[in-house]
Amino acid sequence: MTKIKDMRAREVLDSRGNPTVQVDCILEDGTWGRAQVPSGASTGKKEALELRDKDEKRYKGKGVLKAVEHVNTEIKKALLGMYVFNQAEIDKRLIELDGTENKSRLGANAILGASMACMRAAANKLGIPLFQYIGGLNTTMLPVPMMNVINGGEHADNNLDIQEFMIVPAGAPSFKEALRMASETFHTLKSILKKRGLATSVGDEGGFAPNLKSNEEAFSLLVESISEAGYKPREDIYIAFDAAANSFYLGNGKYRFDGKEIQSEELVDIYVDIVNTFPVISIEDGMAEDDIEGWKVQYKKLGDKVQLVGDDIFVTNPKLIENGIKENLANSVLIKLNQIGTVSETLKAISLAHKNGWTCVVSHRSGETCDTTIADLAVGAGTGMIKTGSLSRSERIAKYNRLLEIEEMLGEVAYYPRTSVFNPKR
Ligand code: 2PG
Ligand code: MG
Repeated sequence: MTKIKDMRAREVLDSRGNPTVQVDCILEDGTWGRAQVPSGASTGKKEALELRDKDEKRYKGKGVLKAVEHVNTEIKKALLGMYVFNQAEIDKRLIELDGTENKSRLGANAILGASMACMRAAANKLGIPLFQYIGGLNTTMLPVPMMNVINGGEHADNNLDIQEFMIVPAGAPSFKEALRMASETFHTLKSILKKRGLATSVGDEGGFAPNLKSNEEAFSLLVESISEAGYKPREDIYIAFDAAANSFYLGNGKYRFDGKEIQSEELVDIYVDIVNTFPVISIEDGMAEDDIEGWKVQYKKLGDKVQLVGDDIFVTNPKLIENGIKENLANSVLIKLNQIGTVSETLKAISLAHKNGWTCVVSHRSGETCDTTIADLAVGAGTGMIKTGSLSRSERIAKYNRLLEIEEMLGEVAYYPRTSVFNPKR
């Protein structure tokens, strides 16, 4: 009684109020699983395609009725009768059915919704938590969270070039304590901003989005908040950032940063200064996806000092990650299910990175739902790191709350890896 009997998709809304795909996978005995697909704003060019209706009369063209229709017809027909525990087979059939390189015929939102819903239904059928279905019996490691408490770039309407300024409570004894320390720091940051007459409204990922004098001021604010909250920077709480450099790349190795036009090398030198001044342990998308020479310079100057994460440049695509490993472009990869479009390919990306001594950060998108799959994925796949937003907005907190639950379920054997996870090679 483990065959897929039915599949139903519908159009629902994400955290930005834009349509997204929700899929239910129903098994022969009535057991079912549900998945909701997230959506990015600062996307890499080689991501799998998110199919939107482009019918300006509905949701300003952002409707997903075509993707929903694909699940309810073609995809459903292809998966009916398949064994739900055969995730690899299910995903293979989805990829073949679509027939394109970037899942543009059926839409990665349709395909991923179906893929994730099958995985959920399978775990529900076994009556085990999703993280254990993904990782097996020996799954005990919680992820260190990277929490985006100041939003800039394309996620906020302020003047900061860097998209995400994150606090990383890697010195905590457990996930539960890490969450408390981060929440206290977030609220301390709010009161500091308030005292200085700066805006405390939040951006897409729940971090504050004030206008500041420079990107550097945001790092100073983080350090101040950590200390004022009663914690030690570089001991209890570290800093990570996602520059999302695509958004301030001018082309030809040039960037506009803090109002000035600079070369890749100069941008790397600014990062070197930031790393020397602040307790930074991880830099994501420091360079634009098209600036491969810039990535090489960054790796040369910082590769043995901090975690260098590739997001837009690798888009969770095993082929692109393989190339990054060969070319020494980074030492870590961001993992987003909807960049590649199936559960199996996502797991392949993670194991490829791990086998080559790279780290992985499982990540949300800026447009999210309350689906908590990525919390279970981070634990199940043993990445030891997750990036899922700030300490506000329920679609972000849902993932943190799920991790609290997982830690409690694991009890004594729960393991919080602290700083050990940041790079096995360094
Ligand atoms: C990123 C993500 C998530 P988006 O760049 O890492 O924080 O943003 O989903 O907009 O691509
Ligand atoms: Mg990113």
